[in-house]
Amino acid sequence: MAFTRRRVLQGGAAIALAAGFGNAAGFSAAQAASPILRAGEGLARLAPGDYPETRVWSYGDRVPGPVIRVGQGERLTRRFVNDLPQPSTVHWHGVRIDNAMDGVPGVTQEAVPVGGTFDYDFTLPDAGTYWYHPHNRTWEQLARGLYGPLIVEEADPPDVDRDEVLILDDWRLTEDAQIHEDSFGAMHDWSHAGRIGNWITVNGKGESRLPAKRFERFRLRLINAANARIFYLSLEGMKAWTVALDGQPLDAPQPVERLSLGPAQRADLIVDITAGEGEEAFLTSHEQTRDGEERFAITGFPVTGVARDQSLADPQPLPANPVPALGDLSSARREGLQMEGGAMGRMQGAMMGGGFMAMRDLAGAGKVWALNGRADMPDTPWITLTRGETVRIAMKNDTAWPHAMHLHGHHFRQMVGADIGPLRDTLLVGQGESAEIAFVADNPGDWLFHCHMVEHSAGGMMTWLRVDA
Ligand SMILES: [Cu+2]
Repeated sequence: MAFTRRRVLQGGAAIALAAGFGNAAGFSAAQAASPILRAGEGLARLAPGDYPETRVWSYGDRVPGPVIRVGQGERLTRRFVNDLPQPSTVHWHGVRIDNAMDGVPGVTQEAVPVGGTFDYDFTLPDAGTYWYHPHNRTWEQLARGLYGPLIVEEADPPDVDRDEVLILDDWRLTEDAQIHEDSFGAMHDWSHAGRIGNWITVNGKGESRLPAKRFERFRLRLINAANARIFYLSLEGMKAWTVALDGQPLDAPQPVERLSLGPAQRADLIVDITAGEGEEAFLTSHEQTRDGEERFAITGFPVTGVARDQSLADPQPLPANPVPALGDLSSARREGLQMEGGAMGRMQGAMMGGGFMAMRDLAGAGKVWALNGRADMPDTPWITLTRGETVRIAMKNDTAWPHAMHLHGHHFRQMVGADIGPLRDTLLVGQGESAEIAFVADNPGDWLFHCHMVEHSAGGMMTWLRVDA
């Protein structure tokens, strides 16, 4: 296997493969134990050493922010300290959380002002791979580096040699490796695929390497923290199974060679290194280009030594989380969600504030998408659900773009005909496609439902529902 990494910064300056790039796995447990989660301005070495460090916004002075590890059923407390030049909040993505702790400004809390603090305090009902990020001006704050992994550990975790978080990001950098600020808010991004970058990092490094042994077993926790990029991934030199999606265990491990990971989605993999000594296994990204497909390694696993004589037995499923089972689907309440707008779409206009606005006027107001004909966050909930009821939502993506639809506070299942899919909190819905989801509305409060291509949600793809107490 010959892999080359050809990442090109804007302006055509090629970045050479650096020989001694940093250790991607340098997370500190001591830092994770700190009760303070501080967001502030700082520097990160995203690009090789012949480039300057990148001015970022980060949690705990690092990109990604500290790995927070908590046992299932335990409480997490963090005092968020906002040393950013903007108000911010922390959203704990995928956690079936107490509504008041969900971190949505204007819905569950006021944005924390510059210099202010907010005490987050909640229980983690489900084991799995989650992450945290701002929910204010997410299209800017996430792109500047504000994100980190939240790992909720099973009481009885699977038997693996190594448990590693790989948090993927997609940065838009200038020729001197600084965040491209002029394009924040660019309507072209908002109306097309979102802010797609030119520099990919795993755990904040342009080159990520995890030394491995032959037949070693890893749990890889993949998290997509990009604003808008869908990663198309493959695994080479290893045998792999998906054991959880968006934190929630699959009923049975699924063998996997390729997977897609939309913005905010996670996948827990169990992988056995099958590459031989002296070889290298890879997590590889596949990117569509004008000339076809380009593939490049985003994490290498150089193999030295042997962990055991042969692969371990196939993995067992992870223990299920206490997510309520769906009620009777034939009598379940049915709702619809129409997704419209964007470039090359048919949307003529949408409701905004008290009246209808034509597309041109909407664009002038920064809104180019609509959910059920509304381009702004409605004052009243899109739907109000009775606590404990099962609801089915039929989504129709009447746009020319894929969307990563995220429901707060709950996990849902996709329904495909008679098949009921795995639990998820974020679902990719392809251009022109329909998708139906079902969930039990068991978590009282006001919950967002929005696209996680964060330029799309800022541009109109955000609504909310209420679950009565
Ligand atoms: Cu979208």
